[in-house]
Amino acid sequence: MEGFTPWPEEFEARYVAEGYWSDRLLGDVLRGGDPERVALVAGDERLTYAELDRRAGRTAAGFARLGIRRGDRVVVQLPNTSSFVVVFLALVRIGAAPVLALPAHRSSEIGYLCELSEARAYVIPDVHGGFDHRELARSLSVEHVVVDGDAQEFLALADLEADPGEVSCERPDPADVGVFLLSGGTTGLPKLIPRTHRDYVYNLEASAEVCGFTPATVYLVVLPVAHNFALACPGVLGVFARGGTVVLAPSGSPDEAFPLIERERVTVCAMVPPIALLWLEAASWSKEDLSSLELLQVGGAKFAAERAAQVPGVLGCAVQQVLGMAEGLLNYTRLDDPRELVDTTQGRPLSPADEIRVVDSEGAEVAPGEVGELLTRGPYTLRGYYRAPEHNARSFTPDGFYRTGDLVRQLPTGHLVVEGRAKDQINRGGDKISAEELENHLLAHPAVHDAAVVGIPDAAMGERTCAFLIVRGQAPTLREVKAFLKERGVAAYKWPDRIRLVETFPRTPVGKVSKKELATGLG
Ligand code: J2J
Repeated sequence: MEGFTPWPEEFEARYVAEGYWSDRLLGDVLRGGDPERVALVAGDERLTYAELDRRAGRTAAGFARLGIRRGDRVVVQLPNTSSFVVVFLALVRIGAAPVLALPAHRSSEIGYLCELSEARAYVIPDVHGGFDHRELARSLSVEHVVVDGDAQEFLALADLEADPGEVSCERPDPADVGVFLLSGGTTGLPKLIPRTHRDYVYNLEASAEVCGFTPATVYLVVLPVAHNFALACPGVLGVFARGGTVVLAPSGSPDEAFPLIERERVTVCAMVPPIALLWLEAASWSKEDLSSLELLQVGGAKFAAERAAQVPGVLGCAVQQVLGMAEGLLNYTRLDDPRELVDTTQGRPLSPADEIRVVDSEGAEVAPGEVGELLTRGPYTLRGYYRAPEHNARSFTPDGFYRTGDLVRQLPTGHLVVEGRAKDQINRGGDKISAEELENHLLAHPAVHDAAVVGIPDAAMGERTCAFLIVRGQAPTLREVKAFLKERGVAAYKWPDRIRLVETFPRTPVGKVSKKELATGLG
């Protein structure tokens, strides 16, 4: 595929020879399940492996009849519903790559994703969270819009699935791009991460192994299912590969999640730290029976050791820390690690073939145990963002290591401890915000002369977003800034939590805005 950076041949040969890469495809992931067992619970729906397989097959045929085929891209923006799972499986079966947008994305993000990927179709709910996705779709020039629900002038997903006629289509190759994930981003525009069938299958299968998933696993999804963590680490796909059961929750709120845990006897759930904190609080007064819980996976942002240590006593289950990224590399604390390591580290690399380097700002390896930037390459870490040659030249070393922008130190056991960040990004409770992207939006405001966006510490979210503005004329209020960003179609999680008006920005000796100084000057 044009715009995709493959692994060099010698790496490909090695990953195949050593068994990391197989011929298994993302579309075959249901094959491991007992046809009669429940694969998916969503609201009132309960789908067995056989039923889910049938629905995915029919939907695949529906997409194929639209003329969507191997190598095409389809932007999928669906919330945590059975339709997401059906559409995802349908597309990967016919070799069309889903481009996974988050439900929170709006015209700014979606328009860009559709253009960059030259999407042949856009799949949406009718209305979700009070937002009419059909409105957004009308502003795009995508060939097919497929709607889960009331389709109006568009195509209804239900109709796509209705015709049982078989359609023959080309089977994808394991080396094909199977899915595009969204990068958290550090630049003005979001980046797409191409994941091949074989690297993502390895990602989800190896994760399922390390996390001890079995047919008895009942996995509750509380993060957006389109996020790498919930989808494939081991996530929904890892559960399917092991023949377990997935339960979809609309959110991580204890009001919604706890009754599902009790009803479905949920054993495992993946979440970001703010959700874990809510659960720790709510467990003391909730009436639901949470005794089925065995494992809480926490990642996406740093989970404090003191909080991790509370999980077993309060929630009655083990905790696993996960330092993951949609770009690839996954670090998990292991189920049999000593408690000390589980509480105080963010895990160690998933794969024996993951290569880790911890380097200083000159790119030289630091002494063992010292803090530096984490670089990595391996059998499931990308070699380049999609259609982004200039950005790739900066994001990768000449020998193909991905610069994560995370500051870590590595223990003799191989476990990593996250110590900070060297990238211009805000991690707002696991949601990633590119400072530059938000600054560019703010600069479009007529009264904003200059803007600098930084993360400020926050007890609940880890960080919140503060926009420092130099204005000309009448300064906008925070409410006006948010309204302006909403109007521009920027996802709400990217809106600043605070604005601060300043006369000038502090500068570093080389003349760059000193975000460190801005953040510390906040008090
Ligand atoms: C500190 N920072 C962390 C952690 C991720 C599993 C878990 C998370 C993600 C994810 C994921 C962190 N402590 N435990 O895809 O499969 C920050 C780092 C990292 C960035 C990646 C998964 N876990 N981070 O969060 O692509 O800065 O993936 O580089 O959204 O989140 O963000 P994202």
